[in-house]
Amino acid sequence: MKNINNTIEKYCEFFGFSPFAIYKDKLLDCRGKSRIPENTKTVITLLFPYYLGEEAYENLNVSRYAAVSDYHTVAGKYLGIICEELKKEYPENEFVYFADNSPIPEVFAAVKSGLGVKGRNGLFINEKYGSWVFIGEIITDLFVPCEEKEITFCVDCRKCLDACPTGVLKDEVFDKEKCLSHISQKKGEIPEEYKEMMKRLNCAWGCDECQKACPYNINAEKTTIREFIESFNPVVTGDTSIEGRAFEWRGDKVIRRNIEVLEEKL
Ligand code: B12
Ligand code: SF4
Ligand code: SF4
Repeated sequence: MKNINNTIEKYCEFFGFSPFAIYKDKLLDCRGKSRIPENTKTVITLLFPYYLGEEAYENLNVSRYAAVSDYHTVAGKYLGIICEELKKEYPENEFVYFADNSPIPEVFAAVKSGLGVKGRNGLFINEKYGSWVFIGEIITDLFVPCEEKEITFCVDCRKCLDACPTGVLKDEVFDKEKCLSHISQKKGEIPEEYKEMMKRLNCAWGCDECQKACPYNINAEKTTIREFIESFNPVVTGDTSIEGRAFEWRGDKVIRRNIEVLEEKL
């Protein structure tokens, strides 16, 4: 499979293969499900790092992933190019890509492809870039010889549990309704206790607390993906355009509401 590796590594530093069969009973319910090619055999999982170094985040008022260009667009661009090249090399086969809006549970896929470990915070962690990576995948009916890797877990230091502002990671089952990242993305009124957390953390979109606490992220390397470096904009104000940002899909109202929350006095 020299060709396929050579093609992908031109655009992506970390990628791995896993058999599609292991996801069959784990597929997430989303519209993407219908785009899975018939007779799919292989899932190619790819990582897109976005960390820019601690100094970059001094005045940040959104979570780190939302301070760069929307990863659906950036990862989507690279995944599209890779699919086109693979199609030229394997014209008989189908290649379909997903970035986040994917029926594949991506954390699970990245671990099963041998790209790193699963953290207690539920996130995927890579040895070079920590958890500051987006995950995307290409699904194909091309058979690539590969084995599913054993699931490996983080060192379980539990620092993320203590850092989590809502305590949701201490619960037996992860309830996304209690995760600040989810709450900041929801429409409607934000309960007062969560508003206080957003103000204290100065974060108008998402939440990074369980990642900032993680020892695997201390020496994470910075991304070299040009689009992320060039688009970096750490402070969102009422005048910032939502176009091309991670919060665009939610429309203007939600991010503006959140900025107003931050502007209220503590
Ligand atoms: C819905 C969603 C959310 C929801 C709910 C998250 C949740 N944990 O349930 C909300 C809005 C809260 C959210 C928040 C965030 N998200 Co999110 N989210 C997703 C999305 C779209 C689906 C996740 C999902 O529902 N998975 C289904 C559940 C059941 O999967 P799971 O918990 O991983 O468990 C599966 C496997 O891991 C496996 N498994 C788990 N444990 C074990 C144990 C054993 C022994 C075995 C065998 C198997 C196994 O089985 C499970 C079933 O398949 C994914 C993209 C995707 N398609 O995967 C992004 C994704 C997980 N999110 C991402 C990000 C960046 C975030 C945030 C960090 C954003 C932010 N800064 O605010 C936060 C982090 C919150 C957190 N600590 O999880 C990234 C994670 C990248 C990474 N390094 O891991 C993803 C992969 C998107 C992407 N393409 O990059 N997210
Ligand atoms: S994103 Fe924030 S609220 Fe959600 S689990 Fe992590 S630390 Fe807790
Ligand atoms: S902070 Fe500790 S327990 Fe949490 S994900 Fe990182 S290594 Fe695992």
